[in-house]
Amino acid sequence: MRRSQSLATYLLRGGSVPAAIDGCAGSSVTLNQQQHSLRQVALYSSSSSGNSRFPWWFSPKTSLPYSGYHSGSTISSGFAGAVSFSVAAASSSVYAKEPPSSELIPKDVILYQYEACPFCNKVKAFLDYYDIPYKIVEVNPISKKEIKWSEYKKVPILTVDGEHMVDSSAIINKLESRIHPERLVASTPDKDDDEENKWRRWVDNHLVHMLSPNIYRNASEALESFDYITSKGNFSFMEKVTAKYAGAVAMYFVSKNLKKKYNITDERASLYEAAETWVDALGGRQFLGGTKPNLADLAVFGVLRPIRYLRSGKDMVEHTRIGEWYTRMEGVVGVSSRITV
Ligand SMILES: N[C@@H](CCC(=O)N[C@@H](CS)C(=O)NCC(=O)O)C(=O)O
Repeated sequence: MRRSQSLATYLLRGGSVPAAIDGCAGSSVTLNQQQHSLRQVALYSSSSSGNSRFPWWFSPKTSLPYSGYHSGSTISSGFAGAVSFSVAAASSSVYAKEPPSSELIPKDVILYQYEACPFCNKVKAFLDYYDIPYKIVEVNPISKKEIKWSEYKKVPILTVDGEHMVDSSAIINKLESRIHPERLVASTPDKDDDEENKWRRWVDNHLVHMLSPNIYRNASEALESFDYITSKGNFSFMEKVTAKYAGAVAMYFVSKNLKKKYNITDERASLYEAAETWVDALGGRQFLGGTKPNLADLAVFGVLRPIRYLRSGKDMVEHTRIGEWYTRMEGVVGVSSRITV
């Protein structure tokens, strides 16, 4: 209760707004407990998505494209699940997941995450595409008690057969070298400068910064975003109630500061420009990786996935050429390999 009050107070006061957002962008600013609270709300802000009335991922079992989680032998059912399945099935005749050989599949994978965090969604896109089963631990963004055991206090954190991995790009690099050791051997010394890495860096350094100004652009979009954040995240009841409204108000103002910080004058135009830049990079290829997605395709897809069915994501698809590539990615990444327990 006290934590919720401090969160509300802090949010409504506006707090140290840029630092709050940098929580999701990887800032090293030192924050006090209240600032951490906003920061955690902010982090959702950088990536969350959802139609406020019927968010597509509201229920993991009936959402697109996360329906069809591995659940022992349980397959998700219901209308949305069926729709999701048929989309994936229709797509799978052309594009398919790329599961590694069974002896290379990590056995025990746990992702500590915030559902809407763009960096966490990058990791999930990788795990889903390679069909690596994983469990999720949804971290409370205020108490973070689920990651008390870890010195690293951001998400995503991945444990793989007992090994503790942090930072989305580093996690993906490590997983990639486990499941494709041959690619590591074949890689050239100037790999850091190749096309795939260049675009992976663009995702972390540019694309992610487009998200918050867009999803908190106005009161109705800020509320839409917080509706998802509070319904899907690991908040206590009081935290939910407080964060939803106070968070939406605060993040509306935060997004204005972010625009200044990243020199964004028109947030939608910048989002559209980023989407067009990406389509130009594809240069007519199905994926940046050619006929199959590479790590840059998975990174762009992962970061955009949480906003795709919010107003901003819908606008982006409507006003740019990114939609075809996005739909191909949905098809090829397919249903989530998440294990529900
Ligand atoms: N560079 C890191 C950034 C991770 C990051 O900033 N995560 C945010 C969530 S989107 C976070 O945990 N922020 C909480 C905090 O900084 O305390 C990565 O790619 O994984």
